[in-house]
Amino acid sequence: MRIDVLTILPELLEGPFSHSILKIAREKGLVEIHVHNIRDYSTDKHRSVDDYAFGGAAGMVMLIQPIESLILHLKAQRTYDQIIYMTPDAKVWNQKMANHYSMYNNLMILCGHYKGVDQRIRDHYITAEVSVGDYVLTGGELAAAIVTDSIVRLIPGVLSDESSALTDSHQDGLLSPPVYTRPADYNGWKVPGILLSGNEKLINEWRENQSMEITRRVRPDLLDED
Ligand code: 6GU
Repeated sequence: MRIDVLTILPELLEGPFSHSILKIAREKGLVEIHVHNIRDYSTDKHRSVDDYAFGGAAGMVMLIQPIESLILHLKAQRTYDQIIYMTPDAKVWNQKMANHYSMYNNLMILCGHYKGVDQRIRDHYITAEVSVGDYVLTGGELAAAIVTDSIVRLIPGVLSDESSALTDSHQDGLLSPPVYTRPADYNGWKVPGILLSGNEKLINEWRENQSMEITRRVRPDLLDED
């Protein structure tokens, strides 16, 4: 998979893409992530990337020109499965979407800033709009890092068996059961006995029950979904 991220703050993304699972996935050649600075594509002598909003609304709007130049430059080199715009006014990203997107070959992610990008970029180039939750971030970069991480860890070969995505919270629509490691008794804080029983069937039943109970208590909304 190849992911191209379009941003006015490339430095903000170098960190998240250079550690842990994303780093390993890149080193294994399972994903190529390219971060592009929108400002480099400005034809303006001041290299500006934004301007005042028509109609007098507060806040700056990202210009069409540098973003379009960069999008066209990339589209001339390959076909993109999706051109995603990160924005709080969109459908909220979830595990089901991450599973779906992990099967694509070429993704472009545009990070918004200020009051967002000129609507005409959205109308003419964007194929998917994504938010990461009902709160406002300063820019789309941290959101793009979240979406990228959630997709890349699902690419076959990225995770070892040991860290398999199949048992993650949300993968089956439920939250994960509690986990424990040694010691079995920490100054009187005991691990649930069933986990030490060696009875795989009972352990799996216990985990399923815990998952249901925790989901019902913390996120009952997940049980109502399709
Ligand atoms: Cl994708 N961008 C911004 N700026 N804020 C957000 C968001 C995205 N998702 C939730 N809040």
